[in-house]
Amino acid sequence: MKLPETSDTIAAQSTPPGAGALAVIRISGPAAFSAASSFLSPFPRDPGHAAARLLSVMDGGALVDRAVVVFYRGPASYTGDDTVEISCHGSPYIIRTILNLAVKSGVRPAEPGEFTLRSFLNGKMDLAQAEAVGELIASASAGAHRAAIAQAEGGLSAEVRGIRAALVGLLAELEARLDDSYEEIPALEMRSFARLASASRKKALSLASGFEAGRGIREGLKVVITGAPNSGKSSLLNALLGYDRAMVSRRAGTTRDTLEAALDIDGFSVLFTDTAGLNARAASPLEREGIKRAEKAIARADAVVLVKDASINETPGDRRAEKETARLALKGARLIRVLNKSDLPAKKGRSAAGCLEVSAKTGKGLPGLKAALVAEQKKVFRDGAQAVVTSARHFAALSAAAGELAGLEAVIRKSPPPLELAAEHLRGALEALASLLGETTPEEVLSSIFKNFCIGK
Ligand SMILES: Nc1nc2c(ncn2[C@@H]2O[C@H](COP(=O)(O)OP(=O)(O)O)[C@@H](O)[C@H]2O)c(=O)[nH]1
Ligand SMILES: [Mg+2]
Repeated sequence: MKLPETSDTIAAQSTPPGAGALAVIRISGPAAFSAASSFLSPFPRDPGHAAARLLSVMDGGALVDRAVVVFYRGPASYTGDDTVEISCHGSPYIIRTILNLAVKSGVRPAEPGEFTLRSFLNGKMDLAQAEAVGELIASASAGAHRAAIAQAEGGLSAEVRGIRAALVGLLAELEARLDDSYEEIPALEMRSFARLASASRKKALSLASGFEAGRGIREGLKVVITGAPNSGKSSLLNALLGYDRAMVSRRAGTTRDTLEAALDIDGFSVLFTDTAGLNARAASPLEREGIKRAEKAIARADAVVLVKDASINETPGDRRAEKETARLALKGARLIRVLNKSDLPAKKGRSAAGCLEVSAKTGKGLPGLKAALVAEQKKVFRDGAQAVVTSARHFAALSAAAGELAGLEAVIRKSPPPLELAAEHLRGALEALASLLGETTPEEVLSSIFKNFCIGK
């Protein structure tokens, strides 16, 4: 896959498609101002920089709209090139007309993420920052937003550059000694060299180890609601969400498919999955499929809420659900047991030990359940105070760097240490870090990153 041509001038609607009060159209590239001058009137003799003007959008002699237009002169623009941003009325017809006028004056429609790609190629931001722009747009919770904004502001990049600076220093030490003409240089101080190499490896590993946390912050805590049929799983989901997402019925087996819904709790997103009861007597293939899906969801979950009905005696179904959940949640999902319908008279002999008592009907106990989920969230995803790695690509690059540094530490323990081999490991580690920052990233990788962006960003 090739990257799009960078000498073209490009245009796109940067606001979401569809009608709205306003829409923003961006035009960027070397011919942005001259293209805009063909349909904006009266076109200013000196457009200036970052100045807004109310101009008429003209299609020949016909007025299309009056729009607020901001001109940015490269390199001080988002992309680094001359850029024109047109805020027009958000009618799909007006937007289409303005884009057509731009295309008629020699501009081409932008590809997804192409404005940010140019910003990266023009050196306005490194690759990790550019990727963070996509995550910032997608961030749906305070936690995801915090990770994305820190990365967009260069938090992760600064950490990576710090490691790199240390490694460049080490490589210089080695190279000086590999060069015959510098014979008078004293022998390498192996102890401090090894200490620095090890500190850099630990730093890279520590950043990489934040990946699970980063993934979770971005994707949210995965919570599966399971239990015997009719225990009130769907009702509990609805009560947590505060609206009726799932169908509730007195008949067992209402929920067949798994059903997902997200909720923001304390700034973190929690992704709930309501399931068919695990132990439903699977009469039909449809029910059996529902149970299979429930099992899959549990195997992937961070936490499982196991619901029991307080108003009836423990059923064989409860016991089977308990056993199945324990088996499926083996991978470390935390099990949270709740005794639902606690608004009804409790059945004698129904023990609440180890359970949170809740009522989907009255809302009793729900704050406690939410608090338990927040606690779980904090445990699974340690707080994003430090730079958080949210992308698999960054995780791979940091792990590769740490691997090279482990190799380096192994070879410098030899006596005498093979300096050429040590330098190879250092170069490998530097290469991995450079790819994270986008300095040596192949075109195919770049285009696959930017094609996931929205058009207009
Ligand atoms: N009294 C009472 N009834 C409930 C409560 N939660 C659910 N129910 C009722 O229990 C029945 C089964 O609920 P549902 O959510 O469909 O259970 P599911 O099969 O586990 O999804 C419905 O008639 C609900 O109205 C509760 O907390 N209190
Ligand atoms: Mg249900």
